[in-house]
Amino acid sequence: MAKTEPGPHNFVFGNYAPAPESKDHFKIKKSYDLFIGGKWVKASKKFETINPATGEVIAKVGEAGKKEVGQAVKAARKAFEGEWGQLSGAERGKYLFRIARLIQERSRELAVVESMDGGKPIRESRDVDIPLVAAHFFYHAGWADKLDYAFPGVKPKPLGVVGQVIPWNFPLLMAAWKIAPALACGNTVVLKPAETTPLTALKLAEIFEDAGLPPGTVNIVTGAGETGQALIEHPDVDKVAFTGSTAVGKAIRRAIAGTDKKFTLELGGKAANIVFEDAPINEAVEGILNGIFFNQGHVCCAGSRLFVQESIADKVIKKLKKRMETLIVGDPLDKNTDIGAINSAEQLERIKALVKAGEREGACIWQPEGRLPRKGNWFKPTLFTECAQSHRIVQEEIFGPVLAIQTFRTPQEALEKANNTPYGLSGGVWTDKGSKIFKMTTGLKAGVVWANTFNKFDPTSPFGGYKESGIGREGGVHGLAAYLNF
Ligand code: TAP
Repeated sequence: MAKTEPGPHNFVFGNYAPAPESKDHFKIKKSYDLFIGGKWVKASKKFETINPATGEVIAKVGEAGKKEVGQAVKAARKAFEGEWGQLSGAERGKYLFRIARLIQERSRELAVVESMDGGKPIRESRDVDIPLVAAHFFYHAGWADKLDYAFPGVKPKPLGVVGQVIPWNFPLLMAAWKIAPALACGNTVVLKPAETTPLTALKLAEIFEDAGLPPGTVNIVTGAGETGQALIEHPDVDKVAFTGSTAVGKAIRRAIAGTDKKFTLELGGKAANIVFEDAPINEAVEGILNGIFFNQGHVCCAGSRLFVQESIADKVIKKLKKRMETLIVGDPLDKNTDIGAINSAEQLERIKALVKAGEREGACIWQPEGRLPRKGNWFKPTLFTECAQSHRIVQEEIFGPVLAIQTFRTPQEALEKANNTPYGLSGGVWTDKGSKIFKMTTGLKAGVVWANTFNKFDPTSPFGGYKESGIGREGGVHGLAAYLNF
């Protein structure tokens, strides 16, 4: 096993000259308030948001208590019964188009703030997150005046006030996934971003102001878990839309049981990425890397379990290790970086504990040589071989850059092993044979399955899970249905 010693450099893996994205083309305020009823409302308490790559405080952010959450829900109700609720679909669509264009105009700023606040590499926030954020608003802008065509003969109606709670792994993208369909369908929103990544949601609030969105249509209340709880339990919230861990998803379901609130829950995952002996190996290796190391593995649909056909296992593992040795771990704002910072010290501890459990239970760990940066939260890209189905690293969501590898001989064995988990969010299949793709995609109990690719997202495509990965779909026409009464 490679040593993980603190080193003096920010760039530890690879010998590239730094190519940092600049931070001087925008402003982050020292302190942010809550966005309620179209105004910035002072919160009685504040908390700090920290750059996970440096440990430095970026800004102070309002912590909404029950009182402020109540104000936000009241503002959303007023907008629903007032200006926003009176608009035609075509007028709502114009606002969404305007927001999408403003996101594009400010995309560089949003990408940098996302990487500073969350730790993800700038290449990902610039090329994946922010373009998808704009795409979600564009896509739903197009639906706003066509809901009668999407659901012919049933006269779709908005639900009312929607309470939305999102996680820290794709902060602005999750906000877009939630807000864009809700508004397209005529609802109003109160959104609670994650405690460790509130900044881009607050930047989005500035964009709503610039777009002239009627006051109260979207309200942003920052805070921790208690703020989320106050929101989902508020009696005047008609629907709860939650993305986060399965444990909190279950708690939310218990909290709203017995009420007539509608809900969608997008929860955790433990995806199987299955590679057959007839697959294009080099492409599959790239797909495996992208599947697990994209966004430091902080991805609900990460391909965290690799199943390789026995005949090619040695070859694939050798190529994987060689490729992992070239990954650059370091400054999220550097355009060379492949793997950024772990989002929080708490998440780093969770990853370390599960990795220790993997070693204790008998799996064989491998990490590339090299030292991690001295300051901030970091974890090396890691793989485990000799894994058993019962190991915690195979069963539990690690939500970090850690891959558990197992082998199989027949498609049936691959399916049985892949489906042997409480989760069912996503999966991947690598093969040259279309017939095998169909067999595996129909046999995998997962909401999304990619064939000969991984981690591809599109607003037109519904996303969501089976079993403990959640209830409901987001994106596409299915996602619209979750924000409508018929
Ligand atoms: P959680 O700890 O579940 O937090 C998610 C959100 O819920 C945060 O905003 C959190 O606030 C808030 N929250 C915590 N306790 C709450 C409560 N009792 N009532 C209401 N809200 C509460 O998840 P996380 O660690 O941020 O995110 C990682 C998890 O999200 C992973 O399991 C991942 O798989 C899942 N995820 C799923 C998807 C989809 S689409 N299925 C997508 C992305 C992520 P604080 O941040 O302040 O604690």
